[in-house]
Amino acid sequence: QVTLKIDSISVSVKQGTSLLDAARSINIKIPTLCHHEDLCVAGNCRVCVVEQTGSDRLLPACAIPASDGMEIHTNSMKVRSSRKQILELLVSEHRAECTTCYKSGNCELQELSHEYILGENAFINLVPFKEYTIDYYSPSIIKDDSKCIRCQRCVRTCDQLQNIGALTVSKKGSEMKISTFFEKPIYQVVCTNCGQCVNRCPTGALTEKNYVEEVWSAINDVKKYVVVQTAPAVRIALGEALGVDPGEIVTGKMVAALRRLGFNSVLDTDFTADLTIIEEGHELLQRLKKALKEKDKNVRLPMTTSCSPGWIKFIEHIFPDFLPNLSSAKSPQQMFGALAKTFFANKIGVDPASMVSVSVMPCTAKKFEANRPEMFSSGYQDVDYVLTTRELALMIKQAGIDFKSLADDTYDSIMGESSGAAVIFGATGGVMEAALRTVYEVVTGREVPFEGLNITPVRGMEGVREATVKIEKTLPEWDFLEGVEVKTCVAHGLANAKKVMESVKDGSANYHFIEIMACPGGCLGGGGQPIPTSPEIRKVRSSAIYREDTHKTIRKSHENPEVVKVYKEFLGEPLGHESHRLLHTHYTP
Ligand code: HC1
Repeated sequence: QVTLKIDSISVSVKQGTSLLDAARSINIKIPTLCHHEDLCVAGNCRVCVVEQTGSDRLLPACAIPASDGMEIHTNSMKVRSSRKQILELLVSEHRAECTTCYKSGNCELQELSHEYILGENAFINLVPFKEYTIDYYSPSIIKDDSKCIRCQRCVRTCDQLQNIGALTVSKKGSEMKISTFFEKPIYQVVCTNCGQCVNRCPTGALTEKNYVEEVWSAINDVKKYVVVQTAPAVRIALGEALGVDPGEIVTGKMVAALRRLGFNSVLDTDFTADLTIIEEGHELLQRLKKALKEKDKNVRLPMTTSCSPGWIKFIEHIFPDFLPNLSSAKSPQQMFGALAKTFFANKIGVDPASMVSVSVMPCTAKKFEANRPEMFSSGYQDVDYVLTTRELALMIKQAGIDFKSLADDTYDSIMGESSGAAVIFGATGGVMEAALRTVYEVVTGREVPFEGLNITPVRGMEGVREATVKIEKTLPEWDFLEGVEVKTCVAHGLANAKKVMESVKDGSANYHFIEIMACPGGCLGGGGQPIPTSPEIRKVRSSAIYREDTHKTIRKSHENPEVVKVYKEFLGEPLGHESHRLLHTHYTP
């Protein structure tokens, strides 16, 4: 422990704690534009400078550890004037068109400029505005260099957190910029569209490509029938962008708001999450049967989940030889899209040509996924527009809806019912847990041997987790699995995915089934979620997800009555002909 004084308040913190975190521990906010809790210290924006008694130099609070006896001043005249000058310099190079900027209202630079009353830009006439590029080509992300303050949060995110390196620093000094390989558009480099950079960008330099106007047009077109689906992780985070505390589950209010916005059918991605478990679970059993009973050497194990589109892009780029290991099951978003314009359109008597299918996702990569050539199996684009959680919050604000006072509403039927197993898809380990709840029961006729169905070994925030489930007393059809210890692995964040795939590649891992989610914490920490998303907020969202699971009457995917009905009326059987036509695909590098 070290003890120091910050703004005359005595504080004791662990050795190695930065001045920034020491101040935070006593609720003193020191501003910063380059620091982020998920990333290593950069110390390059210099906005967090503080003064130390007895020293002439100002110290960057994010990069200096607290030490015994220090007397720190976070708001002295010297500090204020230095911060203000740095902000003025940053703004002088920033295309500060705040009234038209998409990030307005959620921009850290804008907020600080306001707090420090920048007024007239002191440097505007001294620095001629540089030429800049805006990259609009990706269906997921817009990169606008004119708004970049070169804090490098995005570069550190892409490099450390995701281990991708699609964004990098090029040139030096005043020419320095955030660039890509040979300055190609981001859709042409190794970017996975995960949007983690977007979630951490303090300005409007990296934003999601928004489809808000397109969706309003569809809603207002009387010739269109607009269906909307909502991802598992949206309901536990949307409230944050609308004045509700993190961790509050707002499913009912969200459904009410979507109805008020004018969507014709308000349905749930969780329904197809349950369907995914049925298809993916049976595929896993089919692969295990081929490998263990029929001794088929060509069967690819471990099987990996396939619902995170950032992960799919990652494996296409980095481990293309392992594409056959991906489950052929499409993601719940895309299963929903394919069913909406076939089964559902037929059920409600709507011409699929006039149906517009919208999804609300915590994810920017889902925008890319919806545009993939593999995703037209209904005969149309299965999902037309993908909105992030943030875009939906914006639409709710535009419509003048007082979100907090909305009465809870419920999803339409059919394709609106879901189990607790589907809800936990939104947290890392959730798909694995949902699959094990179903697969174990299919094979043994009994529930998984974990108290209250909670398979805790696959839960948590460790980057890579392993769990073994021993199968005992199988039903006769599955006797080849008697006594088998099913080895599973869960990883979240692409840096962890890389570690796992390297161990699969070098043969040191012998898993049967792996769950990988591209974003830290799983979808609840997706690039399209409310900003800020921090380790603390991810934890709170995660407990909300598991709370929602325990409150559900149905907690196993195979017990979802609507899923049972869809098989009976339309799909036939898991992995059957219709399932293969609509719900499965193969990716090629
Ligand atoms: Fe996800 Fe999924 S869980 S990928 O994280 O499988 O985005 O929430 O919608 O499709 O269901 C995201 C979340 C989401 C799909 C499901």
